Amino acid sequence: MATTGNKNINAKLVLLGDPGAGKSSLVLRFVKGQFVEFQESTIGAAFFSQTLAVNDATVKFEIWDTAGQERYHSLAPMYYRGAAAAIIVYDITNPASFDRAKKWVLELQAQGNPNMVMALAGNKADLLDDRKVAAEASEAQVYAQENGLFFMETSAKTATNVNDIFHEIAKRLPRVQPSQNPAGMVLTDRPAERAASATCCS
Ligand SMILES: Nc1nc2c(ncn2[C@@H]2O[C@H](COP(=O)(O)OP(=O)(O)O)[C@@H](O)[C@H]2O)c(=O)[nH]1
Ligand SMILES: [Mg+2]
Repeated sequence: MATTGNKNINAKLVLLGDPGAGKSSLVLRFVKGQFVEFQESTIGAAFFSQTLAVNDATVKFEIWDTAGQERYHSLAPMYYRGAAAAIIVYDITNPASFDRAKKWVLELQAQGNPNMVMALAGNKADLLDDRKVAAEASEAQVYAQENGLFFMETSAKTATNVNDIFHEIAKRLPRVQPSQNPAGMVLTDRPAERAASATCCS
């Protein structure tokens, strides 16, 4: 069922990022509340859905978990096109994955929707001893601020900030404008407007 009212929002969300960064694990944690140490690598992409209540609305996320491998790169636009939100995931123990995350941000900025809500997730935040990408007041945070993303460190393993990142996205999604004509009828004497509405499409 599509959107049924102003307070029900359907939002396509895509996860992008290096293989191994933890995209599938974040989705598994969010959708099923589970974590597995040896998550199988994703082939192509996988689809999930999960509903979240935020203050004034119910948001149904339609989640595309992509594979991340270069050989699937040409498929990525299928998943991010039309997406209301994206989570770009890197692994805080792997600087190359942070560099790759920045490339995804550039690609989304160039080809995606300018209103897309973008989140940068520094995942595996539980692996503090192996940290290679700094967090607060750091490269990742400054980068996110400069590029209009919001930034959180997450751990699919311990569940830290996993619900929070989806919740924050849900809060930032543009709300459907309340209808000016609840009865669904427009009465007008102005011919120009009638002509316009007669030829209009949506
Ligand atoms: N310690 C730790 N390991 C994680 C975390 N998230 C994912 N992993 C592990 O990292 C590996 C890759 O995760 P996966 O979700 O398949 O990454 P994807 O390729 O981005 O989908 C798996 O072995 C996961 O168990 C995390 O937050 N902390
Ligand atoms: Mg995966």
